[in-house]
Amino acid sequence: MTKSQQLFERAQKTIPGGVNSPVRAFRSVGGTPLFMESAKGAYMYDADGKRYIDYINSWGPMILGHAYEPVVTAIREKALQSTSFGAPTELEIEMAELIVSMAPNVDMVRMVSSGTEACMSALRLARGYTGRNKFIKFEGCYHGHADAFLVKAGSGVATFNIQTIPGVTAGVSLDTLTAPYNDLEAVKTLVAQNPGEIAAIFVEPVAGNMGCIIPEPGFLEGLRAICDKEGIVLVFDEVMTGFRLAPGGAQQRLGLNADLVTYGKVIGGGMPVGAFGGRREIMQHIAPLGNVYQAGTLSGNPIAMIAGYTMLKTLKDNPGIYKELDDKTALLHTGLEGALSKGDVPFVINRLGSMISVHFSDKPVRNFASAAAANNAYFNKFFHSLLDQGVYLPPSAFETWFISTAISNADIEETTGAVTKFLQASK
Ligand code: KE4
Repeated sequence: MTKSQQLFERAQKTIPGGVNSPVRAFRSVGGTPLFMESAKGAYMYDADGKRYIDYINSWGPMILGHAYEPVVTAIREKALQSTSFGAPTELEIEMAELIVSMAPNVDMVRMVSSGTEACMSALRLARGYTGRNKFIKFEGCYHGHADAFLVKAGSGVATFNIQTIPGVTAGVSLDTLTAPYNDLEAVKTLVAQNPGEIAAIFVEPVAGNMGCIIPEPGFLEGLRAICDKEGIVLVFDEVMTGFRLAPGGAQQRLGLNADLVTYGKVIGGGMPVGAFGGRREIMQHIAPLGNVYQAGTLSGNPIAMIAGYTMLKTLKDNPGIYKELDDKTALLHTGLEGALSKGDVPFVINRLGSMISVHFSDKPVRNFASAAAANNAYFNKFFHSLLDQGVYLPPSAFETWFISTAISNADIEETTGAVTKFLQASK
């Protein structure tokens, strides 16, 4: 019995499913989840001492690799001055000023402790600002686990094919309207059917929770035009894309402004941080300035702030990091394409910047339905073969892979070599 197997057995006695977040449980790919003991750079080391090239990177935050020295040092030093005050600090102003300097169209920002909290708060703000109740989200997009968003959601909800979530009331779901990603006509129909009732359109500008799904030309631009015409708040959920696709995230990379933006993951450098921000005229409705209540004991926590600030400052001061990320992901793309094309199972690779995913499908994967229709049982075999060879992919076909600057060309070659071995063994 491996140490991970022993730990998983023990964990299930006191933690539901043995994990603190469902996607970690390997439920969809099968097998025992690996318990990790340490990580450095591009590698994670499990409880049995085995090394893995990491393509999850904590689901995005480890963009500069694990245990990035400046972040670790900053946390260590800050912790000596207490780990939390519950009072305002200068560091929070510096963090807010840094985010505002990097993110287009963001005048003000409120820190929270997770992407879920950021999205939940942004939705309440959009409703409070417009006085409207309904909002549109896209099938397969995941905006955290607040009730309103758990309708046709992506990530773990898609992975486990959960259609209706017990505890999410019909009343809550009534105000959540859904459309297929990349389907502007479906959005126009929803808007026409609900005139003057829609507060917001929430979208992952590059979707990452059904694998990586790229917005087709005109899709996001169309949403922008609809929101301008109808007085609807356009919310870019940049929990994944923020500070990853560019210093200014998807807004900068795609050249399109949202009205509100939510952040998580990279913004905290591995510590629990989320944020939402946007134009002053909207953000000033947030308490205590306005009446849209939102709060958090550990919001702006000094340890989380110093980790996030150190991470974001590094990214802002070294924009070459983004070309490095893109180039490494392009190299991986080419390697995967070359290896997989020698097999006889059709596949597509979706990639934008350092977000990439492989789908075993003979059709383009452009929305949730096409991601779900792919040969995901084959993906599970692919996943386990690479895991056995020391390559750790996200344990679900409904997740994007994340690249860090720490990965080397040799690691990428090792990865594509593992794919070739998988295909040879599958013959
Ligand atoms: P958190 O509450 O997990 O910090 O963020 C929720 C969230 C919001 N928006 C987007 C676009 C997201 O991708 C996420 C969280 N992403 C998943 C991975 N697909 C987190 C992993 C997990 O659930 O354990």
